[in-house]
Amino acid sequence: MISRGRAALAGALSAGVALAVTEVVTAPGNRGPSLITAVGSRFIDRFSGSLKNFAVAVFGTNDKPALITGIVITCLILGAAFGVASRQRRVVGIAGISAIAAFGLWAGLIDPLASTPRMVFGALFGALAGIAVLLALMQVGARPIARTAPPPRQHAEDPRIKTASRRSFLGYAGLTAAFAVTATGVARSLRGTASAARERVALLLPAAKRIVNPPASQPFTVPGLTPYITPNDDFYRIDTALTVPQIDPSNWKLEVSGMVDNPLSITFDELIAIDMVEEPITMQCVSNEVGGDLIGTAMWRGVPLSDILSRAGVHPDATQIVGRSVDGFTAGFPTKTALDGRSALVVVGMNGEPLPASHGFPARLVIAGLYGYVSATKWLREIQLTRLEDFDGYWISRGWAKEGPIKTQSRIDVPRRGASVASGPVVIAGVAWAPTRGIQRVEVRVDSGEWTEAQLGEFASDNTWVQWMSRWDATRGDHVISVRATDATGEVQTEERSAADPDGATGHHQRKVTVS
Ligand SMILES: Nc1nc2c(c(=O)[nH]1)N[C@H]1C(S)=C(S)[C@@H](COP(=O)(O)O)O[C@H]1N2
Ligand SMILES: [Mo]
Repeated sequence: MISRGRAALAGALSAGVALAVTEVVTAPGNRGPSLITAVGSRFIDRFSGSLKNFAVAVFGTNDKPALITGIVITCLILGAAFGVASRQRRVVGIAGISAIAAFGLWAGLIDPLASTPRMVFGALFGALAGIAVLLALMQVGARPIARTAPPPRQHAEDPRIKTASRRSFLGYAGLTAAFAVTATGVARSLRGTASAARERVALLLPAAKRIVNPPASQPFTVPGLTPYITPNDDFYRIDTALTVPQIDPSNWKLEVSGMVDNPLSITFDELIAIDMVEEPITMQCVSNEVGGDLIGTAMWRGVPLSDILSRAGVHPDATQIVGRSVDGFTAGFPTKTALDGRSALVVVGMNGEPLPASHGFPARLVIAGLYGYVSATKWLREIQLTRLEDFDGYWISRGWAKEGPIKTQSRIDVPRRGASVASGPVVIAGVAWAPTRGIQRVEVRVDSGEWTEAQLGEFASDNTWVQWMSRWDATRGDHVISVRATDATGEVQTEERSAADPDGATGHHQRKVTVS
């Protein structure tokens, strides 16, 4: 009989081959998920509500490869266990591999971006390849000792036979591993060519009819101070998408549906033919901790949402606007916020370029003054008018607040964390924001001293953050610098600390410095 170690290796390798084959089968020309990424997406949807800091912990760009790696390792471990279990009865291994494939198939079939035939063929061929490899390796790995008819004693103890068998088993195992790795590489390169990159580069967006320009120059020359406009590459990214949806704008349509007089279906060309505006708006994630960097300001170019809504004719009792993404994500906000005169856009351009794929190409919503999770649907495919009580967006059932106005906040950028500060004149600087209300005043305090008013930079509108700067005559020793903002309604940023969950963190940002 095959040893436990060999059986485990055979099982793990058969799982590896099964995964590699599903990747190859689903790869060519596929812009949608593979079975593995579909499983990852189900994992995110299932567990995103239970981890309160999930948006930061798992949706960060770095954690997505970690999730995929975790899924692959889990499959290899399960495969090893099935290998060991099938030493007695092969049917256990066959059933185990089939069960993994069936689970992958289930994940693929309910994935809004997946193609059904690809998922079916991927699961089928993956399972068949895995089972074939398992049976073959179990056969090769069995010691050349038949249990029913033991060979002559001296034969069984002949060391040459054992060595030969181990060599051939390890040889086959090595070949199998090499096949799995190569196949995965092939699948990756096949998939690399399936993206919306070419369509995005080829796209020429019409200029905006109305432009709100950002301040012409930086107000303060303070190294380390956040720039007024965040470059696309530095703009934070938060979403539940394990793989970035790749949408060809020529096959894309925006549906306007639900409680409207005229349901609309707008092609991309029709959308960008409508008069557009371009303006800076600060966007923030509700998961942003006090002092955090899940915030940015971009020049968003797009069609006013109110234009589209008036073409559709919104029913007076449609109290909620829901944005639906091609990937199943949803975000909803009160209809009155989109129509109260604030900036609310169906965005196609970001900082002078078509939207980057990871920020929602070809179109997304941006609503000034609302956290992203209730408003900023990326890879938008439908705007649905409904009632507030009739539908909850993705994050609401996962424990986040139904309404998400951005709170008045401020952040210290300079001195940087851990910077060495010499006694004498020191510059303190940062940003403060209360989008749609605007910032009236920013104050800085050292230790428990007086609040002193900081100088504010120019800003394009109340929809964006402001840069601020203050001078301090630093004395030697350990100090704590605090900042607070007052919005243009006169409300002073609260000192009371609260967690990001459920409706955004509060408290003063502070920085400890040691002055020498
Ligand atoms: N389709 C989709 N749109 C989405 C999300 C998402 O997970 N999926 N996340 C939202 C959240 S929580 C935020 S904070 C913003 C972030 O937008 P950005 O990645 O362009 O900064 O997008 C919003 N739009
Ligand atoms: Mo967010």
